[in-house]
Amino acid sequence: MLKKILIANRGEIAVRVMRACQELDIPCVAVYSEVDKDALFVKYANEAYSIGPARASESYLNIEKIINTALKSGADAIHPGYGFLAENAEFAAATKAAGIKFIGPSSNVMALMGDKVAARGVMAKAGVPVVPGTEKCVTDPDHALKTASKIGYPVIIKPSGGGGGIGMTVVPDEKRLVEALEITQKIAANTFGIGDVYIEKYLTNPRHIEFQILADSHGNAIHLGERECSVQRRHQKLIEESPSPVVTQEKRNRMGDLVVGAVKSAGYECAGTVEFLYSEGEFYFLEVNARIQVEHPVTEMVTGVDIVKEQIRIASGLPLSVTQKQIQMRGSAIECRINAEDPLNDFAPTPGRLKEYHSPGGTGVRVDSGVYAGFTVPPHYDPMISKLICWGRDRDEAINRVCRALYEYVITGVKTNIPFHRAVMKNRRFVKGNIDTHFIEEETGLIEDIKALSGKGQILADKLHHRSDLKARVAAIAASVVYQQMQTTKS
Ligand code: MV4
Repeated sequence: MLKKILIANRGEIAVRVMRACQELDIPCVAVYSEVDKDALFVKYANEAYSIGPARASESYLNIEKIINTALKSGADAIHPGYGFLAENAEFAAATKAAGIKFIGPSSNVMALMGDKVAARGVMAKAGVPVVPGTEKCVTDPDHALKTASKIGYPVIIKPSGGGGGIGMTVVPDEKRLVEALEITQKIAANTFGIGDVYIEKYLTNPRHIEFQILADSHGNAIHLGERECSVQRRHQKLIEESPSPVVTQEKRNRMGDLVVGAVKSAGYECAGTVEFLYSEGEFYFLEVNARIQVEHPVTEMVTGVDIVKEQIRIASGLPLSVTQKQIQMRGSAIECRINAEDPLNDFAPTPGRLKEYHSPGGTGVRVDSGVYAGFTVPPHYDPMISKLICWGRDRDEAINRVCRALYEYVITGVKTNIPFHRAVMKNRRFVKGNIDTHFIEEETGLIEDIKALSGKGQILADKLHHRSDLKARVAAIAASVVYQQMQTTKS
């Protein structure tokens, strides 16, 4: 087993990884920027090192600083979390070159998955359905026109070096194609350093469904079923769930087997996600995410597998602790990303000091966070406060439990998107599972519902027996009283 792990990340995911280390009895090392010196992940770690100013490029993205800190602390592995350097092939290579184990796929496989056209090729060769489109990058306008008319409009032009939706252009008809091609190539060159683009058929109202996979160094690979992540806004996911309301066991087995075959053929090792668009009963491969994902807990709650622990086992050279046959999805889990943002002001970030903070608990409730009462959410990074994940025997029970947990959740001092989540949990389309990637923009009524839920009578608007007085809420009072007592004793 690995002996000491440095976590090259911050916030809730740093805490999440350290919790796995704690269970495995592996000491862990935090690295933090100036503004994170009081963060929970710094307190949780066995050792912590300051690595520079708030600006990520000088701290959490500083490869040399992080690797030197790992060497100095005697860590024999680095876990990159998500975002920052998690899918940076150069970082994976530099880590290996320093004699440190990178907890993730090899830099070669990571680079292969980062090349979206190459990844499409790997999947297609393994029999995974891909979106109709080009097998190579498109440079020549005539070639682009020919290809697009063969595919049929609308089409979408995507940067090959990109991902996550940045720099993509939808083209409604041939009149717009050449101009769109030039623009997308320019954006691609500017943002990703590679001007290569490819063309796909544009699917108008798809669902976003992704498969979680695990692969070890002994040739074992399994899938942990799918997550539905259609409730998103500007490529920012807000609610994720497992299983997807539309995936049958038969479809899951078929797609899961294909995906496992594909990652094996690519020599993929560690945890990963294979993303699909799902439209009219069919899956279309999009891209591979070569990292642990924000939404991994919904999969953990329905399968019982600790994905981060498996990552650490795999990086230690151990085999997976479970076989495909042992994997069963039980019940339903829903995750709400609780963000410091104002849903009534175009979801603008609202960083600042959390005056009171009390998270929900009880049966079927999991909260992953990196905050505490009195903590200041810094303005320099993603404004996520926590992830609320609820499990139920079926989807209806999970939804009801999310409502109950949101009722208990007390966060004061900053505006949060909790009213948004409460509105979605009561939305007819969401409750029916009738969602796609345009759900938020199409459900214009959500804004009115959020307004109604944001006012003083917010709790009464929901259920009559819910107490509207903040101070009277059972969970809240314990937390705020204890916190205020602490403040009084201090001064
Ligand atoms: C698409 C698409 C429709 N057709 N590709 C955006 C994020 C990136 N991972 C892929 N994206 C899309 N690719 C084709 N051929 C629609 C999207 C898309 C989307 C995908 C997943 C989740 C949310 C989305 C929101 C808008 C567009």
